[in-house]
Amino acid sequence: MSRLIVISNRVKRPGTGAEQGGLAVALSSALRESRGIWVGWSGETTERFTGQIAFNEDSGVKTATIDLEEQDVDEYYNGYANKTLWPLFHFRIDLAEYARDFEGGYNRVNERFADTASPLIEPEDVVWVHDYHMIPLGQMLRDRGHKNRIGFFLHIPWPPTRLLVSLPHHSVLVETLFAYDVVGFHTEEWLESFRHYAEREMGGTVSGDFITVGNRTIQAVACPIGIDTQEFVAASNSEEAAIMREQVDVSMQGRSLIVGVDRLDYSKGLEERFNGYARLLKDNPECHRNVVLLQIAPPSRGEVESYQEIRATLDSLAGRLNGEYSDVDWTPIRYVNQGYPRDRLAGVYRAARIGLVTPLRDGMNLVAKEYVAAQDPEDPGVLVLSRFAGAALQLKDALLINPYSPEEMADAILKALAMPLEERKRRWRKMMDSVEQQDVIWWRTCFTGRLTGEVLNPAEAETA
Ligand code: GDG
Repeated sequence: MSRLIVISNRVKRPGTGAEQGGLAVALSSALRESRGIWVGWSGETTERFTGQIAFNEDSGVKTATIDLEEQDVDEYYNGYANKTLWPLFHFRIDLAEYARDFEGGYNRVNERFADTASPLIEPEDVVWVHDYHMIPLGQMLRDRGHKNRIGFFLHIPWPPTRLLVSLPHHSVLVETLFAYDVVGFHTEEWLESFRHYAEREMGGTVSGDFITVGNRTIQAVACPIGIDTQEFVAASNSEEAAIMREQVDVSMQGRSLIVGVDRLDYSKGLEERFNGYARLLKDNPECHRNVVLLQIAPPSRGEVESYQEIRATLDSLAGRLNGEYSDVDWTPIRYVNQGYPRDRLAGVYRAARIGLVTPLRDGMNLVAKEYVAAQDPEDPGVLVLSRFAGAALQLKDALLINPYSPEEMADAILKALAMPLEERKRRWRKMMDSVEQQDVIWWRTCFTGRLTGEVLNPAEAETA
């Protein structure tokens, strides 16, 4: 088995940290198994960039990280990645900022990552680059003479061509993807949009999984990411989870718990979720006192203005809703801006009658899968899921909703609250089958199998 070199923006120890992104959670097991190196940003900022590489080994995962300087963080991370690409790729063209400095900083930092990774890469290594922060990195490694198999995986949606062309120099950015051997997306929908761009904007030709533009042919595939299901089931049966569940149950006094867990991000549809819940309370007085929405939303990207705005909006919505409906012994929303260790989070999922996952756009959404994995098979809760999450294509037995419609959301919550045990069990079993079969190892095999030529198509990876 070839050694795997993973390169991603943040290199962070998976485990109990509060601010865990889906990427960190998913990659940890993949890296441990392949005995690879994880290269990226330490998360630290220094006054002047030194280029010094820090090597570490943490829970069996070797890491090589660099610090970035303030200007890098402003232009590359907060700038091009999170003020330009993230909103645009999540269909929020209204929030996307196009500044030349951002683009310059993005390329400069990618060159820095290429300089960092380049001396670590040996000829037989397989290199796997992750996400929108690092699109041009493969090209930069080619420029440094690396002939390895290099793959790229995008964890967020690929936008429709009509939106993407609003990005200045979009073709320069997308062309760099053709330096990779394999480019992966979570769903057929995102893959389809990518193919459309290649054909319409680049004059490319598509043949099966292969796309040719000029003299470069790449393989473009859909491999939906999964969770470490076994570990998550174990977490939900842990002592810590039981303590948390007990704590929540006692505080609920027999009421039904609805839970949401999301990074505080406008793409997650939190405002729409609060509005849907408000609609439920407005139209169904019999629900008053009988339900509680617990929304866990650890803040993220707080230096970006649009994130400050969504936070202020949610503060005010939660306050208004509680002001309007609370009673001396009932508060309809518990809105929590802190994160919890993984085991405790699993206990919260288990305690909840409903998992409410309502992103407006989401590459995949791991919370939906975690909620399913954490349920008690004998008395499972119901997942209410946005049809705009990549996960909706696999979790078809969730109650799928349009998150822009408060009525649909309210109706789905009512339906979930009234759902008979047999139906809950039936739906849960089907979702759990998917979460078990297409877990994080399956995902890794699906992608790296293509990269190393060991697996010819994702259907074969399924039985691997
Ligand atoms: C990106 C894409 C794609 C959240 N709060 C706590 C906590 N979390 C963990 C969840 C979950 C992860 O963070 C969030 O993952 P998501 O998939 O929901 O969303 P993004 O962070 O936006 O991830 C997404 C993903 O990449 C992977 O490809 O699915 O579409 O946007 O694992 O559990 N974890 C802990 N405490 C918290 O309070 N321990």
